[in-house]
Amino acid sequence: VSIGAGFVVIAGPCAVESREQVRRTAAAVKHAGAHMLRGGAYKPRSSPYSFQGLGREGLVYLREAGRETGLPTVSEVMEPTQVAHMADEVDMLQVGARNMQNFPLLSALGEIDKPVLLKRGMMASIEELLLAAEYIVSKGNKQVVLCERGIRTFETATRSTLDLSAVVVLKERTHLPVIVDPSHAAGEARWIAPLAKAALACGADGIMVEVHPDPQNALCDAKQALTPAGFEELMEQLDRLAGACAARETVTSGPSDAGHADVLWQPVGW
Ligand SMILES: [Mn+2]
Repeated sequence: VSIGAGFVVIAGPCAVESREQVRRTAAAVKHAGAHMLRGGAYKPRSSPYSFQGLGREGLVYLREAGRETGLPTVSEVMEPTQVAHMADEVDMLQVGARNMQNFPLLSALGEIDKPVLLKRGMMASIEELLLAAEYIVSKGNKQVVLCERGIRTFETATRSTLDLSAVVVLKERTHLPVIVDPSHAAGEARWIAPLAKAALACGADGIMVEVHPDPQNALCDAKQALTPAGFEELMEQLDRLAGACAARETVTSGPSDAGHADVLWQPVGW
């Protein structure tokens, strides 16, 4: 899977809960056309009393499900001591929003030969996100993917405010691929599809979404998990939109014929 060439869809449960749960999810998202499998084994939860993830056991289940379906995997790394064994278990290591400025972690990730998915901190500016990426890149690991996942604003209707303008700005300021996580931004399953489509339309290189075979009983982020059927519907919608975007690009940037006229806007006197 090459991120930055085409629209990549990463899907899977918020947390790996059992071997069966991640296997079922992997099969479902693969069937619907996902390109990569996500699943958390180390979970940075706001409350110490919430499910903290299965740890190494979860990484094993994730790897098995990935190998079984042929989907490369991504999982969150929380601290420098986990980097070495996670680099053996998963295909891409994720830095979560809460760890975007964990500089020892970023430096450690700069020394491995595995792609890193760097999520924007919920209180981080675009400049700070780019500097965090620089910690990884400057140590020698050039494989960094940036992820906009919503920022904290005065608005409380959504879990976070998805900053799609960050995609546009980042695409201009860096060569690094930029993906969008509408699940954590929206916090509600029914709002994910429109935001995912907006991400595709504004030029993002992909999305990462949470899918659970039984969202109501998910141990983590239950409200925002898509069902396998909901994910399949999203993939169909994205396909149709990708066709429309491509058609529009052909119209606006196609080669001009001899004799065509440029339509110029002319100011009209008031
Ligand atoms: Mn989650």
